[in-house]
Amino acid sequence: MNNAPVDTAPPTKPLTRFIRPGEACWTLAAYLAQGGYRGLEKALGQSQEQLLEQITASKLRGRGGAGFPTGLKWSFMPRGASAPSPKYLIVNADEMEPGAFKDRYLLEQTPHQIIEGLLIAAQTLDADTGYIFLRGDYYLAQQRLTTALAEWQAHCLENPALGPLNAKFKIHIHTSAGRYICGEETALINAMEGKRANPRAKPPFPQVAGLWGKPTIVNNVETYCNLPHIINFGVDWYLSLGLGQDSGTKIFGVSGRVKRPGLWELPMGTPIRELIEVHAGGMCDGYSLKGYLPGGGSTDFLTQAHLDTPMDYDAVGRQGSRLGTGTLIVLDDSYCPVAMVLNLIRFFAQESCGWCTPCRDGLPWAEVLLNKLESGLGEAKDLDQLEALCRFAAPGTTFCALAPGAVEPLQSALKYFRADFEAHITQGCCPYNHSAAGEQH
Ligand code: L3W
Repeated sequence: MNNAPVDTAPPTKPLTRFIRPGEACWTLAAYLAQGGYRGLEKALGQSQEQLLEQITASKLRGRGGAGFPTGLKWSFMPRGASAPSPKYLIVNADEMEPGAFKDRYLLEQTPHQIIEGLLIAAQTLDADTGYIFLRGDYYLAQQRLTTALAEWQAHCLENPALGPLNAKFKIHIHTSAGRYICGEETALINAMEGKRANPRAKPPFPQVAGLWGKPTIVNNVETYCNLPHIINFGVDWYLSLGLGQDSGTKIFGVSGRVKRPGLWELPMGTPIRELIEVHAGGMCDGYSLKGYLPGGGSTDFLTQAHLDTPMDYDAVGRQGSRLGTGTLIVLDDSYCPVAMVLNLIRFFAQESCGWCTPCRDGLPWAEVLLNKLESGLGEAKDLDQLEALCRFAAPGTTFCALAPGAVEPLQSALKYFRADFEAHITQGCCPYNHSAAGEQH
């Protein structure tokens, strides 16, 4: 399939090893030259059971935000001759989490890695059709994915070994109409069916009854990108990459007033301090770290006291937050936490599908109260109401994770930065000199 010399050295940064600045690394030629499609080549010689065993043993967890074990999710999809058909695979490329830009990087720079991961999943799960559900604003990603799919088709015609898989499994790109809620897997499925993107009640989970009622697996872009490497370099190698309990690497990101905002592929379990102080270069001169959202805009704030926490699912969870998308947003000491939370709540309120009451009514009401506080018109009872609204939108009260995630920065800001909220009330203005109501910070 590939005439390049076999890449025998297991990499420490498997997902980004294909990305070479200044080179057209998104082309098939570049991908093959770096040892791309070797995972698929190995997968084609193995049974579905062998492949599923390896994905399960690798302890790969979903990289979209929830961290659900991939092998376990796949095990719920019906297998064997009596399984319903067709079976669908979906790549969730509808990245809209505030602070997250990791999937965009992978989509633009290494589209063949996503296609290879999707093909390995198809081989494992005996799937018939793959959809890449792509954020509508990701124009460059769409162009590169479209070209990569055409290149893949041409490559299959020249390689008889790929014929059976190519004949069975077809891949399509579906561009999203542009709502955050379409990143929730059942809302995404409804959108693909041409319906309004309301999340569905679960169970049944999509693995059993998803797109058009058929078995469907939805995984994030980064999750698919891990698959070729697990099959190519082996489970033991993959397990050894993580520094703590979680295996593999993660594309971490840092944004905010740091010297070098960006993305880095690092071992799972890399300490938060290393991310901010080493990779992101520390805070910009004249600013100090007040807090941060470790996993994107829908995760709880952590503070200086948590800097030595490893960025893995359980360790961040034990501190009261979530690894989420692994894209950390920094709050510096010059920026008003109330304004930052207002900005996030405004986004989530706007993006609510309106299906359940805590989200449809709770988030806009939280926005009103935060706006009131930020304008200097807040009262002590507003803080009690905000806390009540957080409880109102707690996990279990809604159809999906949007509202529970939306209130995470709010509930933790009330905990860690309460003095800032109170200062808005006692001073009758924003102590950070941010403006009055309505300004989009
Ligand atoms: C079978 C069960 N399957 C869970 C599967 C489920 C899904 C996956 C995760 O939200 C989070 C959210 C955002 N039997 C199962 C089961 N599954 N229990 O596991 O499901 P879930 O419900 O835990 O999460 P979710 O609804 O997928 C994702 C957070 O990610 N996030 C945001 C990400 C935003 C984007 C975007 O913009 N596109 O990805 C960041 O932290 O808050 O908590 O596949 O089927 N019993």
